[in-house]
Amino acid sequence: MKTKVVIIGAGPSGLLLGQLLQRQGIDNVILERVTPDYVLGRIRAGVLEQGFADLLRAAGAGERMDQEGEVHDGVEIAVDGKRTHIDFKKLTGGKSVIVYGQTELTRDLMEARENSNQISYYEAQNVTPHEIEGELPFVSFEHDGKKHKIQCDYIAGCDGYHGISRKSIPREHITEYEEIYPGGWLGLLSETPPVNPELVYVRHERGFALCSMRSQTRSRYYIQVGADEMVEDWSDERFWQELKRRLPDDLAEKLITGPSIEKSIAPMRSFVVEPMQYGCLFLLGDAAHIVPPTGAKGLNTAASDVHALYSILSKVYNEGRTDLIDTYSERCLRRVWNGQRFSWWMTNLLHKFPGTSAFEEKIHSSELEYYLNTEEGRRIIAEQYVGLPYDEA
Ligand code: RFL
Ligand code: PHB
Repeated sequence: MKTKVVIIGAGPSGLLLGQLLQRQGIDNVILERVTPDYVLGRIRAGVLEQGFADLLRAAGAGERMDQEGEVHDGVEIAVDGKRTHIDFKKLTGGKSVIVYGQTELTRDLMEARENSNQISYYEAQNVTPHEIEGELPFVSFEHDGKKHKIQCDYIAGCDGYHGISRKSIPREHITEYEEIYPGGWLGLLSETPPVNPELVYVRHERGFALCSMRSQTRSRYYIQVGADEMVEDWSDERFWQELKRRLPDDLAEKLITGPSIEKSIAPMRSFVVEPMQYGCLFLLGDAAHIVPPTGAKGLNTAASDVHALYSILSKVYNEGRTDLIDTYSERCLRRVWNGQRFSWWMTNLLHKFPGTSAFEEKIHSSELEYYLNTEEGRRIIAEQYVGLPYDEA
């Protein structure tokens, strides 16, 4: 078999890239290790920047997001019980974000893919890129007990942090930057109305908490837990009690609890690989970088990688601009590091980590006070949260 681009991984990055390329007449094949239901079972991101929403529309998969997604004009940050409103609209000249679950947008992209004439293999085993430095790259894999080989021009590694793509690049050609935080986020999804119309990020003596949502009837809450905590040790009852203790009093009183639909612990890590390209292999999304979820930047940074590769490949195939190929990594990394910095900053200021000295705690409080109590400070948070514009190729 032969195609132009083999995409490894059918998470949001792979599916979005596949649809955008297909709409430019650039054929591609997607190879995914697990089943569609398994992909849809991962409850992850909820906040989309404008740039992401625009890409989803350009991919022909934005209709349901526009109908059911909720436009949010601000968020709240609560520090030791005091709530501050960050007004995106006012502070950024009219920008906002859309609250629409990763599960839903993945479902929309899967449906768009099914309605296109492009091939996808789910449950593809032993996916392996070959000859990535050579003239005739190809990808081998097994499916339904048969061995397959696809020749291609380019390979897009959209297979997340644990995927094969990054591991296929010889170690001496890449540098990895990593920071692991001593704790994780325990998330709970429930069929209950959200406690507040906007998201609330909470800094508290007992640790961080976040009140988020998927709709007016479905809430997503998170609490910071220790690095060695097990989800089995957290009954719904224990989760709700701990959340209430961390929320400002008025919110704790209003909180409506209910049985969990899903509960899981996500680790917190900052990670970047440089460069994000080797030969004909490009790394996108979580395959190239991870952020702790505090700034809601993971999926959004993945989308800006997709935008960069899609615009470069469109020009390669439509205008013969092969000179642009080697600009991919540099274009992505500027935005990637900006997202890293913001996520790291939000994480350190809003969490309570073991080993932080009393002096550092005081500095964090003072820094938060400055950012939350001045319009300049709130504007910086707002601009970063709604996202910077994409660079054009
Ligand atoms: P994914 O979603 O990990 O998809 C990778 C896909 O590749 C497949 N795969 C393979 N396929 C073939 N062969 C192999 N060898 C393979 N190895 C792996 C996997 O099965 C999978 O289907 O990566 P992608 O597409 O780059 O998407 C990245 C996002 O999922 C991630 O950045 C976000 O979820 C991060 N994130 C958030 N981002 C935001 O922008 N806003 C948010 O509000 C937000 N909240 C979050 C988050 C992540 C969280 N967790 C669980 C880490 C909240 C949480 C709790
Ligand atoms: C979510 O709704 O899952 C969510 C929202 C904001 C974040 C992280 C996760 O920063």
